[in-house]
Amino acid sequence: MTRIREITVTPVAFRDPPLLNAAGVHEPWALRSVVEVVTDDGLSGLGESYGDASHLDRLRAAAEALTGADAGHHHDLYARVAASVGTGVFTDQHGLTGAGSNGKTVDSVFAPFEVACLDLVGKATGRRVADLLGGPVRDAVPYSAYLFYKWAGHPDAPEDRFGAALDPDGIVAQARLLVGEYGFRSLKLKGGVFPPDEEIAAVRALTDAFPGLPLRIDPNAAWTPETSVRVGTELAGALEYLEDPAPGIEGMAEVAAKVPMPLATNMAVVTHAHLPPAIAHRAIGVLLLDHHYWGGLLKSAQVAALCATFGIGLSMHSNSHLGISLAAMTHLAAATPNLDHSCDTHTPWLTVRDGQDVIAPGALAFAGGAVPLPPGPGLGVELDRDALAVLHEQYERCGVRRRDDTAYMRRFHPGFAPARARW
Ligand code: GKR
Ligand code: MG
Repeated sequence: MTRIREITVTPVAFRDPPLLNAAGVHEPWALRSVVEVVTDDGLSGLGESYGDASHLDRLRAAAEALTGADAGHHHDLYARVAASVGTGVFTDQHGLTGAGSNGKTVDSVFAPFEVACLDLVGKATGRRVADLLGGPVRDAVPYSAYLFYKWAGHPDAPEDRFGAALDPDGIVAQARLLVGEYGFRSLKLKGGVFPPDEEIAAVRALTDAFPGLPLRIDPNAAWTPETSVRVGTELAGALEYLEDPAPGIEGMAEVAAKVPMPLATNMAVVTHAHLPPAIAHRAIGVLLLDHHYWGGLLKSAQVAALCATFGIGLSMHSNSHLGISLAAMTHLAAATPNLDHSCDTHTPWLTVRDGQDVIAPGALAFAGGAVPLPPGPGLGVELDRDALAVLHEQYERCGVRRRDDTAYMRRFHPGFAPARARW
């Protein structure tokens, strides 16, 4: 197989609306990194990851360590990345994807290179990434409408096209917009923003407005186990799952034993070491896979197989992302037989302004709330170099160097405290 000649890591920034969560509020710019791996026979592959400065440093160090390696030898690639990371630990400022650890850091640094190598191996062999993951079991991947409480616009900017969503009516209006535009057939409400009774009212309003559509709420561990049990009991029959109501494996286990619906997580179980205790304590019924921190697509597929063994359902987690990630998520989801819930995606929030992606338009489009598997080869998406240059220039100018929802919220509400289990 073909050797890695060069790797480019390009930080980019794109416009993001003021989406509210338990940690604070999204800043006007979201950061990502675009990874391009080029081999000595001229093939190239794409990956995408976080754009926080310390993560970028680790990506660059890993890129150096990977130069000269065989792009098809994943175990060797992983060992090289692990050596370059050493004992380092990346902890994101917002904390919405659980605790940092060395294992999770290595997995997160490795992931975009692994995706890029699968992309280029797919291109070399004329196969889609989903084919390299065992072959697709579905032609299109269903995503859910990811609803957020939000301000009408950033405080120093005009109202955006989504407008405000600060109460049940606002959330229902937002759901109508996203379902109308994308055809989503399930709904997810980002909670942990208002006192639980207000969020229960929003769930009830969504159930009334969209009868029969699967619905979940995710307060990012903003509730105590006691509050979580009360909310879960009140919402019996209304939710397909309750996502990260309370912090930690023990807290989740306590809630799971008392509520009627399964609990899902992308906070309590975020690395391999968390799986044995979570399984032993029956803490979760659904795992939200995320290849960005579960070590790429092949390792995520292995985690999916483990979940099948232990009777844990699967969904997919998302952070603000661009089209390379959406393509990778779609290939993974298409090739995961036991993925039994619609995936999350932040994609609709990209459309605050046009021309915000780094991939050439046309490869990925939603139909009936699902993204058809791109025909490939590889990921089936191409880098739009002009767009990449524009988004990189935005990164250079925007001044944001790591995601910090809390600091941004405190600029407008100085007393804001993002305490875990706030209610
Ligand atoms: O974008 O504000 C957000 C989300 O809250 C995100 O950061 C979370 O990691 O979507 C995520 C989740 O499901 O917890
Ligand atoms: Mg979540």
